[in-house]
Amino acid sequence: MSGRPESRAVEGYPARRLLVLDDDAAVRDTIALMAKRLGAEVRACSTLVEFEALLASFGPDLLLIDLMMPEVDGIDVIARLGPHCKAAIYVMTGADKRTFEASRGVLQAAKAEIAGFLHKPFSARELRQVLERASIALPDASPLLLRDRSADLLSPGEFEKAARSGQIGPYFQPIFYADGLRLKGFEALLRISGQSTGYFAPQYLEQLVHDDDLSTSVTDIVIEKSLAFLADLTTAPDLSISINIFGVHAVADGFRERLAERCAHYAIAPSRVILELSEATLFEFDELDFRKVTQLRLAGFGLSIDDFGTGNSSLGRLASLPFSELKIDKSFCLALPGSESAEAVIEACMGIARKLDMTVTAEGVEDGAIAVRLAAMGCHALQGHFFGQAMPAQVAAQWVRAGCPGKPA
Ligand code: G
Ligand code: MN
Repeated sequence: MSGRPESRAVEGYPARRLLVLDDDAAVRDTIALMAKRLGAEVRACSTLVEFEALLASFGPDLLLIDLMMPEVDGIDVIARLGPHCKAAIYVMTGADKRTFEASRGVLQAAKAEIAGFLHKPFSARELRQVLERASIALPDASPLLLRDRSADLLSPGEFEKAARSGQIGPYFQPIFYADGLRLKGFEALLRISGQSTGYFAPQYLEQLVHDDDLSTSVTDIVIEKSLAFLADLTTAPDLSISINIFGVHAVADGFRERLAERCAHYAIAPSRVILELSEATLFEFDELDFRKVTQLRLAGFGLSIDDFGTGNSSLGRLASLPFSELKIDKSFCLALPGSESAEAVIEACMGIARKLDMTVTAEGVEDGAIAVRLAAMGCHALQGHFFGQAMPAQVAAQWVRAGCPGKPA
């Protein structure tokens, strides 16, 4: 796709360039007609060959792609576009609701940024809305246009340098009890200091996973700074700190002893420290690792199973380990409005947690209605942008001392 001319030059309303891929001629014609009326330039096609040719020659800034076509698979087409596709992608489909949701999930997992979905049959009004929103959107400010996050990304070398020079450390995101009134604690989240985006790219985590030395020292820094942060909050002696730990570190020789020693140093009860292990790590654990994890719990630390619902662990494994908390992955909470399958997963999580005597924290709570819904479903604690972003230690500490101003009423 690299030969494609830069097509970002959308000069004011409504000079849009729309490319439609659909096997249904009637749909193509209708869309083309409406889009032309709205002043957009349109090309429509029904095959992958035509589509890729037009992508290069026409340079669209808006794509409307059908997911279900007899000869081309819409998901493959979108996956082939890759993360650098600068056109806003709209997906159309007539699939049933669950297939539609699954397709949406697959596209998200493939990191395809989809600007919107149109469920067929859609009304002329819905289509007009998409075209109008896209048409009036300004090229730079528009959330409909794809942001190329790789632009902010540090190279592996830069990342390593930042990590080695102590520029990588924890920020603290508040976690509230489900009543939304009382602060329960914080989760320590890795951030690169000086980067205002607050974005810690998955590529960085990958790099840490593959560099044992680097990840060990980053983990040590996070633990030390997290405990110091908690110890500093003398007016709030019950707050907890949740720390993400790679499975390999949690079960490494001496980890438990060192952590217990650091807690004693700061006079922090181990029960205030919650170690978050991602569900995926359970998959890799053997007998000895199970023993180490159990010993962490026996030493009094909280054990949380993170990103629950996304890993490969079996329920049997979950049940045989003494986790004290289950953290529902944010993807389910984000999808909660309108997604019956997300709701079903969350309810199943609640059921398992209740039986296994675990508390449940939901993450990715972005608005009040979802918070209320999750609380009604029985979640114990809530975390997400609705309650607060991750903050540097100083800022978080001041915020606690000031009585958490701005927290939801
Ligand atoms: O892997 P883990 O689930 O611990 O990661 C938590 C991540 O979720 C962090 O990177 C954090 O920035 C992000 N996060 C926290 N709250 C929200 C939220 O409300 N919405 C979204 N989309 N992400 C969030
Ligand atoms: Mn986590």
